[in-house]
Amino acid sequence: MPLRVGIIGTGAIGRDHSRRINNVLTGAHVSAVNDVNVEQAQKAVDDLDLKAEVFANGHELIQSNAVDAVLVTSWGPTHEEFVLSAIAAGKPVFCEKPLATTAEGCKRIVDAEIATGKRLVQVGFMRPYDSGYQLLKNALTIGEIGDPLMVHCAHRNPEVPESYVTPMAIQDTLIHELDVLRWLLDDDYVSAQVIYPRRTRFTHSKLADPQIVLLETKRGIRIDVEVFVNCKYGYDIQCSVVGELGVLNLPEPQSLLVRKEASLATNILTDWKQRFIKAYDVELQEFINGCLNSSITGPSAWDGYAASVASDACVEAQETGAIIPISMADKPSFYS
Ligand code: NAD
Ligand code: NAI
Ligand code: ISE
Repeated sequence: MPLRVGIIGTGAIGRDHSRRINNVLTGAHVSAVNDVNVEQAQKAVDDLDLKAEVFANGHELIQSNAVDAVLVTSWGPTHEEFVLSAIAAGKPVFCEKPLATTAEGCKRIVDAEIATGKRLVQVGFMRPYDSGYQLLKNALTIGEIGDPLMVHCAHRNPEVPESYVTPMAIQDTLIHELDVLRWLLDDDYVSAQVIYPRRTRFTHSKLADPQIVLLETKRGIRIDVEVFVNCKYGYDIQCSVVGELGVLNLPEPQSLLVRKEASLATNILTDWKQRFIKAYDVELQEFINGCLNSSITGPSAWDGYAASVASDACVEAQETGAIIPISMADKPSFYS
């Protein structure tokens, strides 16, 4: 019998994940939806032709007998309460990033999951499922460029809404690098600093844009990430690892190279949904398979917690201008 999935939050990614569960992936269908904006939830059902019940409240959806597993795709500040509610109900839950908006919130989820004795949570960090990042990881693992020494990254969005303010550059955007670079380097962070270049004229008074985040890892690897969310020209993700013997660059998304009218041109994507479309498919199929086999894998609540510890330090670094130390407890054996 297919897995019956309940989705809390029918915004941009809630709708996109509903589409992929019903039309792209196998083994599951969307049986229930909820959104704080009930009309929007009903519209998602109509637009996507979902055979799903609309619930007035996320907790009622979690309790429903028509729901085997939960997807939390509502705004970040609501994630913790819904993930804790799903754990209390003993149901597997896929939660979009961030797992919770603070490290304390993530730790409450870690503690609740460990108390059940089995993994129930997968966090929506999709970059480790991207084939380009996997090429980087494989090359590092076989020692292609010796030991990594430095990493240069950029996370650029064409634009963001007015509601997007300075800390969101960390909590909403950099959080992807905080997760994927831990995974890529098999290392943890020890300090963070944030530097503010000259502001673009396309930002507003509550958003410092661009920003440069400097991180150091336990092994002494130095990382710089440019976060630039009003870059205008496209959605552009860059990652370059400098090692003892050479440099590895994240491959560009495949695109036609056109020679025409004295120019050589290739397109740059503008939408995050397209840039990581295959990675989203693979991560969610893994979650569905994990639910069906009673064995959840993928980015764990501990990974969500580790990214949030670093994220909290980066926000403090934004506010103080200081180099902020980062420290975490040792990983519980439950997550090994
Ligand atoms: P969105 O604003 O388009 O959609 C969020 C939806 O959640 C809205 O419809 C809102 O009404 C609903 N919502 C808010 N509070 C709710 C509550 N308490 N109960 C039920 N519904 C509630 O946002 P989005 O772009 O879809 O992002 C949603 C989440 O997904 C965020 O956490 C975001 O960080 C994450 N996200 C991740 C990626 C990725 O690349 N992994 C991409 C986009 C979004
Ligand atoms: P969105 O704003 O389009 O959708 C959020 C939805 O949540 C809205 O429809 C809102 O009404 C709903 N919502 C808010 N509070 C709710 C509540 N209490 N109960 C039910 N619904 C509630 O946002 P978007 O872009 O879809 O992002 C949602 C989440 O997905 C965020 O956490 C975001 O960080 C994450 N995200 C992840 C991405 C990724 O690449 N993994 C990409 C984009 C978003
Ligand atoms: C969005 O929420 C995402 O998660 C995207 O992957 C990211 O690139 C973007 O900056 C966020 O706003």
